[in-house]
Amino acid sequence: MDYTTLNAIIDHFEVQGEIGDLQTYGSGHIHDTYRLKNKQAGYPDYILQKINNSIFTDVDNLMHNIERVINHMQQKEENQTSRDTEDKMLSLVQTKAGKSYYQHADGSYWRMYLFLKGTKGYDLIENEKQAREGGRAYGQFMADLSDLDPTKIHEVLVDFHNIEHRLNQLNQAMTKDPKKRLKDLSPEVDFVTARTEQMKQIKQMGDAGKLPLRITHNDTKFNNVLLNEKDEAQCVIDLDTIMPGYMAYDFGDAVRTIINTAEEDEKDLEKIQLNMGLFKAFAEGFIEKTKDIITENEVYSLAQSCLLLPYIMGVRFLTDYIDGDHYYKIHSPHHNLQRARAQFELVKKLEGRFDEIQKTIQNISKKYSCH
Ligand code: ADP
Ligand code: GN1
Ligand code: MG
Repeated sequence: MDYTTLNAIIDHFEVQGEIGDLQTYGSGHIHDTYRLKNKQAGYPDYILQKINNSIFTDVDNLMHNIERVINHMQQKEENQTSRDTEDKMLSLVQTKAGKSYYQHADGSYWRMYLFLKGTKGYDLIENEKQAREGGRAYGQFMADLSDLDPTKIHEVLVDFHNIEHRLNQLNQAMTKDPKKRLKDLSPEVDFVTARTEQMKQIKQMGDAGKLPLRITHNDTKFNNVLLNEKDEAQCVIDLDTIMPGYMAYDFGDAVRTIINTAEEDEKDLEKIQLNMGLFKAFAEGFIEKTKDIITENEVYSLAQSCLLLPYIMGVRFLTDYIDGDHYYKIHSPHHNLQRARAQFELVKKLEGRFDEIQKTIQNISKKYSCH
């Protein structure tokens, strides 16, 4: 996108001061994100995002959800004066027309947030303090959303973490095989097939009414928690996928990125190892903050979710690879396959230490006297 167009778009928002530097920012797979630096001292920097509307087709509903969640969180904070609230939540910048997003003449959709000063998101976690803080942030986020009326939230991406739906999508892609890639993918397809029944467990518990349907974040990668300079969690971001879901989804997706010593798309599978110390610290933080709402079945589901979420992501990356790479941004021709292989390797490693994962969760939930 050229600077003249970007500046014309920025001009539609209620920006204070004057924007100087403008750079692409972050490592998200879905939207185009820009950091806007203010030329004028004392005025805020901003985050500008081009919303991927081939994935989020109903931008109005999407932005409605985000506004609802931000309002809900702000009300909570106003009622809890003991909490240090400054910069703890995303703030949308309104357009000059008084809306939370802007549609450009070319059909693209844009939104703007205040840039949260002094914060950083990490693709790779660095220490146990960060892990504990991440757990506390995602746990608190879930607890805060537990009294938000679920009927007020649109299911913007239907069946997002429904494994049966994701396996159906994989089967459809395999049937079409538009790029003729399937012939080289027997190991990956066999890996998926060998685990389909086991991976349906959380969904089946939910369908049987054994897990409460909550409002969940659904994209709890570690880089969606911003930390301050002291490695304290400051804000949970990336609110696009907030929808009804199970607690396990948010736990498992975060663990996927925290326990893994390597990047999500690591090519060298030897580098994919488990850091149990980071896992334990994350689980401690998460359970500490959800101890008053978590049920016995949910405690059980947390360990299962550590296998399910990397498996789902592997299935989705593999599906996109077979489909011809339409969904995720890729940075090399076989990037989605590399991502899928890395996620499946992680599942294998997690299977090898599943008992330890389960015991750790049980011990922590006992310590916090969970149900
Ligand atoms: P995506 O859905 O593409 O991952 P995100 O909303 O997570 O998009 O934003 C991408 C990156 O931009 C984040 O990982 C984070 O580093 C940065 N970011 C997003 N919003 C803010 C904000 N309000 N303040 C500071 N950094 C932000
Ligand atoms: C996408 O936008 P980003 O990078 O935070 C994806 C998540 C996946 C993630 C894998 C809307 O998240 O579901 O877990 O990539 N978001 C959507 O890294 O599909
Ligand atoms: Mg993100």
